[in-house]
Amino acid sequence: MFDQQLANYLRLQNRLSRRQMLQGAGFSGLGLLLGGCGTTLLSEPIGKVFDPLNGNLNALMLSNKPVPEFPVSAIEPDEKLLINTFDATPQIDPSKFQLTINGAVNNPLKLSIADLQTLPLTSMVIQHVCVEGWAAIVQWGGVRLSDLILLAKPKPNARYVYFKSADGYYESWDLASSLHPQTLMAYQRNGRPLSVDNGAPLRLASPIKLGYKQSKWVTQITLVDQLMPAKGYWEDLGYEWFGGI
Ligand SMILES: Nc1nc2c(c(=O)[nH]1)N[C@H]1C(S)=C(S)[C@@H](COP(=O)(O)O)O[C@H]1N2
Ligand SMILES: [Mo]
Repeated sequence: MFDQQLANYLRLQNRLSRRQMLQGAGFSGLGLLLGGCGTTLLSEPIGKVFDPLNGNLNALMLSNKPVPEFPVSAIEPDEKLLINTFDATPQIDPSKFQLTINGAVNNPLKLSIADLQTLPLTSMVIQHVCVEGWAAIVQWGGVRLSDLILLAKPKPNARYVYFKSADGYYESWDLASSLHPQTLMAYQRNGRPLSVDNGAPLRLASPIKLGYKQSKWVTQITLVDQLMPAKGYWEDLGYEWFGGI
């Protein structure tokens, strides 16, 4: 279940890593925080969140370079982000919605929208690129996927992340891209709550992947040690799996 103490800790951790980023120390993982910091305030929640983290996960996070963002003035009108859905828009009751995080984790989670909104909100202005030949500069607001993954305490064998959507869409990502600081589970677009057609209540948004990797209406995030034969809705029809920009 969701743990308020962990939410508070993540808020603190995000503040610290932002400060370190400003100081030019790059995106901070556990190492910087643990080094020389043994206060009772921090040590307990750090232990709770990060015990299962091995060097591999920490290295993946440190290898992630933030992508330059656009200024707010560059945000394009809502209509520039075309609705692109392979089938129908699913019906989701936001009051009953729960995001499940499971698989190769020590702390499986079920989070309501209210739970998600207690976690730190990150905003970014990036370009969404669809392989069908359109793009749009969009502001997204949401929770870092890395925060959710760390809350779930990944097991050392976790390598990939599957995303299940309410319309039957499915996707898989490598763990490093999932831990990128600008990979968000977004619930806001262009300063307002996400519209249902654009993936409300919760969708992936990231400047490092093509549009088809960015699942809308995500209901389940599953960590796995290897890819399954089904890799993604469009990938299984021939699109490239990594889908990097
Ligand atoms: N669940 C789900 N997510 C999806 C899709 C989809 O059909 N179903 N289409 C993808 C594609 S191809 C693109 S370009 C983007 C489009 O997002 P938008 O409809 O919010 O513009 O969503 C992606 N995520
Ligand atoms: Mo797309």
